[in-house]
Amino acid sequence: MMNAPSKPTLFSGIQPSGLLTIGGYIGALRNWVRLQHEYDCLFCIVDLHAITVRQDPPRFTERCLSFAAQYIALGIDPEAATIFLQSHVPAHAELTWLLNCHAYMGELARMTQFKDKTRGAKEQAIGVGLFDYPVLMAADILLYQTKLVPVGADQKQHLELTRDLAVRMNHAYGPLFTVPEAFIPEVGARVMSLQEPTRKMSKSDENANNSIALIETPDVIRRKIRRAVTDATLGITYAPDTRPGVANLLTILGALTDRAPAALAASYADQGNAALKNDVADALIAFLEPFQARYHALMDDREALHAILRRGAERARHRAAPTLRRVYDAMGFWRGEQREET
Ligand code: ATP
Ligand code: LTN
Repeated sequence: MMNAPSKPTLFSGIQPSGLLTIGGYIGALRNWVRLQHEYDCLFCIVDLHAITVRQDPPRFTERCLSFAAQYIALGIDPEAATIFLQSHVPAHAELTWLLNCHAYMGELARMTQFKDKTRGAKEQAIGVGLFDYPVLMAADILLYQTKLVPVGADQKQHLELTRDLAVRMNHAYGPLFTVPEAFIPEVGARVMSLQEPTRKMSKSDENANNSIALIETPDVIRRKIRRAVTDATLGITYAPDTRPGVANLLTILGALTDRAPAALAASYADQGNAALKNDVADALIAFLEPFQARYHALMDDREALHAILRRGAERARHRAAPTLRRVYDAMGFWRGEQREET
């Protein structure tokens, strides 16, 4: 079954930097859980991406394990899906090099995430890894003949670059890669910062009041939501352009209770921000408390967690090998001794 999956392949990943937030859950992880049985899924902790900014080594190690435990505690079934660390599959780095030699400076320099993350920095101080980040992401996806990539709206441009690279390589060398599609949710594709609701909620934001971490305590959740920036207009309406703070709270509540934000707004017709905030905090706590109990239990059983990641890495290495070999062959790399084996 592993060699010839009957379901189309789904791949997604999150870099282990900062704390996983409710934004990442609503924009991406929630859909991983929803789609995991319809697709043949690989869920990666993209640790090689995380070192595009400096990491503290011991905390980085711990965070990689913590992210794996959070994937599982959110409902990813390690029996059905392959959960693994990117660095355990060297083919990701190898394919990145092969793709690098077909990617252009111009297309990478246009990436808005690169521009955002380097705004104001001197060129001498901008890491090459940050620039090359989208090529590593393309390698992640293309290695597995991925059909679907569930991500938040901020990753759309990286997906387009991945598709361009796949088409370019297929054109140059014959069919090598499946051309993947992004899966971006209709509601919650861009959960906004609580204090600056015109910016995306981000897990490595320096201001902790901007986001709700999945491992946040109930008291902190209440405090952060109570302090979330809204506006002075009376009543509740869903108007992302003019009332981004209120719209964001409606989006979060809508995602957690499976209701459309505009319909939710109507149900608050006679009420104000305080009532809405109270319900958002209640919904977050109701969702996160049982999640956190599962998470802590998983973190307390390290052997089991390690075994899941070892097995995931083995499966992923096995799955990645044929595509990498095919690319080397198509480009004319001499295989040496191995040629006679196949
Ligand atoms: P960082 O701040 O470390 O760059 P991030 O918070 O932007 O990270 P990522 O690791 O880049 O998070 O994203 C993980 C996944 O979650 C991606 O698919 C991304 O699109 C999605 N995601 C992240 N933040 C949000 C958000 N605020 N709203 C919706 N989706 C999000
Ligand atoms: N760049 C993504 C993380 C990421 C990813 C991937 C997502 C790395 N490789 C492959 C989907 C598929 C981000 O969220 N910042």
